[in-house]
Amino acid sequence: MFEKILIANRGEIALRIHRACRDMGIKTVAVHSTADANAMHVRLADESVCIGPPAARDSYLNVPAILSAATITGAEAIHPGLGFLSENANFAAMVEEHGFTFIGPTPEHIRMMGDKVEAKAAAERLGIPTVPGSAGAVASAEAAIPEAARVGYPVLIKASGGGGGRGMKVAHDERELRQLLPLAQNEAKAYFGNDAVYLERYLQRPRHIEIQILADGRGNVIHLGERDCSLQRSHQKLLEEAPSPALNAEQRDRLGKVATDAMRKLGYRGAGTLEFLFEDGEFFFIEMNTRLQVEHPISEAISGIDIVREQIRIAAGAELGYRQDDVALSGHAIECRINAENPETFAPSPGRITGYHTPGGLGVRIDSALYQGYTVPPNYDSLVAKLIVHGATRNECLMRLRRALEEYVIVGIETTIPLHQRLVRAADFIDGSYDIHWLERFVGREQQG
Ligand code: MV4
Repeated sequence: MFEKILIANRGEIALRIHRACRDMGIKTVAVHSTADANAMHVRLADESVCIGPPAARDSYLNVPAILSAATITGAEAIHPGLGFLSENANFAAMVEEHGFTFIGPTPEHIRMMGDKVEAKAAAERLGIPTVPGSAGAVASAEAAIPEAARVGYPVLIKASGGGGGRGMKVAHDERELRQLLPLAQNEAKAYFGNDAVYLERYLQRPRHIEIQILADGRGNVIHLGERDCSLQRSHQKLLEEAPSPALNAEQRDRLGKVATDAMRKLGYRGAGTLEFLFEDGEFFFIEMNTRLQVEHPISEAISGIDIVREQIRIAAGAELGYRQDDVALSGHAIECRINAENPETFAPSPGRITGYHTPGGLGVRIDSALYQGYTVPPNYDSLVAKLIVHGATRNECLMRLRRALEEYVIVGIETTIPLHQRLVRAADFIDGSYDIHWLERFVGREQQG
């Protein structure tokens, strides 16, 4: 096992990784920008190295500085966390070339899944159902029009270098397709440095359901059940739950089997998430994330498995500590993402935390690097805390979540806690009958009063 790990991240996820290391008796190295000198991940780590100025491109994305920090501290492995360098195949390769272990999948699998056309082709080869669409990228209107006719309108134009919803366009007919295709190609080139775009049938009211995978690269693959991530606005998830209130046992088993069989065939190693759209009882693969995800704690809550610990064990060459039969999913878990934002306009609200009180009790977990007196810097993602609640049933979980949201006090900045307090009392949320568009309407209604 590693003796020392460098955590190439900040905020709550750096703290999450530090905790797994501590629980395993592994020393930690924090890296930080000048804006994060007083951050909790820096205070708790055994050692810390300043790697640059506040702008992420000069610090948390500064590969030479991170590799130098690993060298001077004698770290053996690097955990990239999420965001930043976590899905950068070149970084993963460079970490290994410098003699460190990258805690994550192989650079080849990261690269494959980062290219959405390639990822979809791989999914099809591996027997995963995908959204009906063009056979690969479409280079011109002449190529796209017959493909769209075959798939059926409306079609969604997606960027192969995209993902997470950036740069998508809906075309309702041939005229719109002709008009939007060159725009989509230009935007894709400008945003992702790759003008390749592809077509998919546009699903109107799907849910967004993803499945958590752990694989050791030696043929052992397990899943920890699905997460329902349909409650989002502007492609930012607000609240996630596991299991999905929309799936029955047969659908859940089918999804688990398809995903684990595919990852075994692929020879995947590490933690990963397969994302699906779910509509009218059918799953359609859209993307795979080759990293730890923000919402991983709800899968930990229902499975009792420490996903970060398994990531570290797998990277150290150990066999997966569990077989699928050992995984007993139990109860229901919900995560509320608490952002330093105005709960109505979503304008960022950085600043000093002058008062802080956290909820507690059975089934309540908080992943946050906040503390009283801390100043939330304006330079990074606005996620400042995750409240994760577990209960024996969805109703018990909801009762406990309402109670925990009442107890949580953060003074000095605005947060999305008031929005969560309203959301957990909304009828459509309580009965679980929401799709990926529901929250935009709910927030709009809330804004009008
Ligand atoms: C779609 C879709 C409808 N049909 N693909 C957005 C994020 C990216 N990962 C894929 N996305 C979508 N792909 C087809 N064929 C609708 C979305 C989508 C969405 C998906 C998941 C969660 C929220 C979403 C919000 C708007 C659109």
